[in-house]
Parts: sequence; structure tokens; C-alpha cells
Amino acid sequence: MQLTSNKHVLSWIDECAALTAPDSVVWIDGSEAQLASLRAEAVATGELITLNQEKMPGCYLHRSDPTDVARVEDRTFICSRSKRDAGPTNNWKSPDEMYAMMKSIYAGAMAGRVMYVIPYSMGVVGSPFAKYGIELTDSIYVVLSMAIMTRIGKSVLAQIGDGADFIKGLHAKANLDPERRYIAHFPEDNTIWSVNSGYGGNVLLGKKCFALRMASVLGRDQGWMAEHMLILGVEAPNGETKYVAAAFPSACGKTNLAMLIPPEGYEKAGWKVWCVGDDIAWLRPKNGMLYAVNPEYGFFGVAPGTNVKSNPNAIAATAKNAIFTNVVQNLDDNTVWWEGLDKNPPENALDWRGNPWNGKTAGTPGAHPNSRFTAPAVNCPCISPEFENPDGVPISAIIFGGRRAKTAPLVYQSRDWTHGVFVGSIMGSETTAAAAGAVGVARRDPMAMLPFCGYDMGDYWAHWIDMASKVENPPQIFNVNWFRTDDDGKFIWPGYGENFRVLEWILKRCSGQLDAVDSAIGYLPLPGDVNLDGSGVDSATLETLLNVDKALWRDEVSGIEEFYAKFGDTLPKALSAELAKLSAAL
Ligand code: SAT
Ligand code: MN
Repeated sequence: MQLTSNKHVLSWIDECAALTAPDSVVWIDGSEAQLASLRAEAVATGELITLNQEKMPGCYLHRSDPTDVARVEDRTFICSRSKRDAGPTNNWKSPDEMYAMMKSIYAGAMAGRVMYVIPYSMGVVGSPFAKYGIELTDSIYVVLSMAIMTRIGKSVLAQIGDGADFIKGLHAKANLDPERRYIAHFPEDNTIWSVNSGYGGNVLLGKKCFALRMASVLGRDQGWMAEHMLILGVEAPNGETKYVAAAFPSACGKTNLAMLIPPEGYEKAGWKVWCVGDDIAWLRPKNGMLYAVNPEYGFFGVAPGTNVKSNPNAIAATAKNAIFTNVVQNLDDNTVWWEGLDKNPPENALDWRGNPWNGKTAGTPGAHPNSRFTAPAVNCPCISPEFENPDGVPISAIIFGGRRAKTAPLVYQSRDWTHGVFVGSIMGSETTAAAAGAVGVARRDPMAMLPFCGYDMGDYWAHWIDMASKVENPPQIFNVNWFRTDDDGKFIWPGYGENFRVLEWILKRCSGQLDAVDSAIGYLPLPGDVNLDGSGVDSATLETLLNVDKALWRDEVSGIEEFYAKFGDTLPKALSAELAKLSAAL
């Protein structure tokens, strides 16, 4: 049954149905009854596997096609009318060419299948921050995942009303042909087309496609920002909470930082961390500050390495009503397992592909390195009381970070907003399994947005610089690196909960309680200002962690010059000036 009489919605659905030729069209109303029947159907066809309902109520396992396990950046396109608007870091095709090519792939692709219509909201339905979308898909897995990751159903259609202000998303699994897999964005048409994938960020169109690529364009035009950032609140023993937003590339620990539990001494003293979001932040000027909301409703977290020590809150979040993708199935008790969950891999199990796997004797990992859990945010024990606040939370600090074995110190602070934008623009990180391609290769990933910025990155930096003029008290900007290694390649900072010590330094700097060392790259902590009590890290190691190797940084400057050169005249002058200053200081 149709759930709206909106002509824009109905004529668009008719067009998509005429193209893809599904057997029927089913509207997702958001009711538990409908979702339950879809789960049952997915279990009947094998698309989902029911897990142990006593130990893991409402939990299911899904295995994706083995050729379809991560985002495909080389097949992701920004199809703005002008190539210049996509910029040098995005793949581009003209909208006409892309529509024509993809139409030939979509033609009849849903024959024999159902087309589901998912109305969804990014943000609290009806809030000033919220934006709406409708995703058409032939995948029940997508419907059920969107029901966890976003707010869905009739209430969203009520907000769209008779208007045309919604993002039109069309997804078809087709035959999962990797050679004909495309994720295309048409920012001028509010349209996203995705075909031949069934995995994560390629197909849950509310996430990277809408909330980052499309929303970054909306933010540029409307004076706000869509960023690849977690949001967390640090509550002090006196009950006061300060919020930070942090941008790290995919699979660099955003979920772990967002749900951090402070070290024992801090916890006993009454410190607490609240999670507002683990992946995406929309930021707007308000009351002279930048306010942030998490537009999502759930977590799509990396499974391997997640355990009761590294992230007990994430483990708790997956205890019920979660979907696991590409992890190990333990056949003894029908639960799940992944590398790093515990030291007892199951012996009687199936690996992520569904092949027999014995964790004691197998020489290969059982879970895919980019295996995931999809879990409702409400399950998370440390979910912030402000999670559903329609106005968001005021941000005191923005933190950039990546995986750098040697260059970046544990933490440093930018001198001012523009220098902070520079610090974000020069971010580098070693690649992870979250995207298809080689792992561990260093690449520039400005603001962790390289794969997610929907327009020219030079224009994006100009927009960042410009935001300061809209906000009297912009956040202080910092850079962190949890991934420094010694000569044997071992991490020298313990990370996880111990990262709280760095957050403490950052917030004290924001409130003007601490001095700092003025270095070539920015402000570094004074020795003694990062509290190491009970961390197991000695002051000599901290010195190494904070060391700025000028020779390495000079190499870094040449790398940045080369990267900046790609942008030509869209590179803001203020950033080339910052680079010249850094070079001179080195
Ligand atoms: O696959 S997703 O893009 O949703 C996850 C990630 O890469 O961060
Ligand atoms: Mn992400």
C-alpha cells in the first residue's frame, strides 16, 4: 500500500520501477510487525541466519558476497554537471553519461524481486537539523540495516509532506558484478544511484552517500558542515559536560574513542564519557558556537579487535537486535566470533565465507578484517542523554587524527582556526580494510573526508576557513596520533581508555588551564601536563611520543606541496601561506 500521495515521490518511484521492473513494490512503514516478517523472510531465503536467541536476542548473521566486502572508492563517483565541482580527489563522470550507463545496468535488474521503499530521516525526525531521504532497494538486508542505522517509516513521509525536498536513492543488487558496480552521486539532482553491491557504505545510502557526500554539498550551500566525525561528551566530577568532535579515517578507532571508559582513577573520581555519535557529525553555528548532531540512529562498527577490554560499550550495544556481517559463526552455541574478541576461537565454526573453520588450527582469520556489527544506538550503555536533543551539543574541541607510525606526535594543538584547518588538510593515514585496495599504505586523507567530500576539496577547505566568520567561539583544533610505533613496529601508546589522558589535556587547553610548548607544527604539551599516573607509560616514552622529527616533517612538507599542487586555484591562499610558515619553521 502506498503511504503517501506526494506526486514527486510517486512519480519518481514509478520511473524507477519502470526501469528496474520489480515484481512488486512494498512500502516500509517502520512498524516492528513488518520488520519481523521481513526478518523471517530473509531467514527463509538464507539472506540472514538466526543466531542463538537466548544469548543474543534479536541478533542475526549475514554473509556478503566474497567479492563485496568494503566500500569501493575507485567505483564511487561525484557526477556534478561540471567536472571542476567534483575536484581532483573525486572520480567524475557527467550526469548524462552516468545516468545512461547505469540505466543499462538497472534495466530489469529487479525482475523477480521486490522493490522496498524506505523513507528515512538523518537526524531526529522534525528537528531543525534533520534531512530526509527515500531509498529504493531490492535487499531485505538493506531494509533491516537501515532500520537500525536511521529513523524510518511513516513519520518521515509526514515530514516530507507534499514537497520535493528529499534525497532520492536507488539501490539494486543486480547480480553483484564487481566490474559493473557503481556508487554515483548527482548533487544537483538530490540523487544517489548504487548498483551491483550489497555491502555497508555502498548501499546503506543514508550513511556515507547522503550524510557525508550529499550533505557536504548542502552544508556548503547552506552554511553548515557535514563531517566524518565522532561526537563525545566528557563529564567532569562536578557534573559539567564538554563536547568534542573527532575525525579519523575509517577503521582508525572512532567507535572506540566515542565509547571510551576513562582509566580507573578517573572513573573513581567521577569522570565519564558519553557517546553522541561514532561516525558522522553535522555541525551548525548557534549561540556563537558550533553545535553538532549525530544524524544516525545506530553503529556500523568494525568487529575485529572489539572486545570487553577494548570497547565494553560496543560489546554491550551488540547484545540484542544487532546484525553481524562477515564474522565467524560458532556452531557449538550458534553465537559469533571474530579475531580479537577473546583468546578462545571456536573449533567448530564457519568462517566469514561460510566454510568450515577451526580457530585452533586454521592459519587464516575467520572473520573478514572489515567484518561489522550493526547495532542500535539505544543499546549503548554510555549513549549520551543528549543523543536525541534536536539542537545538538556545543563543541569545544575538534580533533583530527590518523594512523602515523612516526611523523605525528601523540597530540598537538593548532594556533588558531585557520591553522587548524591547515592541520586537518594535511592529515595523512595508513589505509585500512574499510575500503577495497591495499592496506597500510600512507595517503593524504584531509579531515578523514578524502572518500566522502561531495565537491572540490579546495572549495571544501575554503568553506571550513569561512565558517569561523559565522561562529564567535569556534572550537579549538587539535591533532592526535594513537599509532606511533617503536623500531620494532610495536605501538608505544596503550590507546583505548588511556586516550582519556589526552582528552583531559585537550579540554584543559580549551579552558585555558595549561601552558604549552610552541613548536614548528603547533602547541605541544609541557612534560608533566599529560597525566601518566597508572598508565604504564613512563616519561621517556611520552617524550618519544611528543617528539617532532624535523627531517621527517620536511619530507612531509614536500608530500603536502605535491598534494596541494593538485588543486590549482581552488586551494585557499591561507593554506599555502600556512604551509610556507611550517616550511620556514622547520
Ligand atoms: O562501509 S562504511 O562506509 O559504512 C564504513 C566505513 O568505511 O567507515
Ligand atoms: Mn566512517
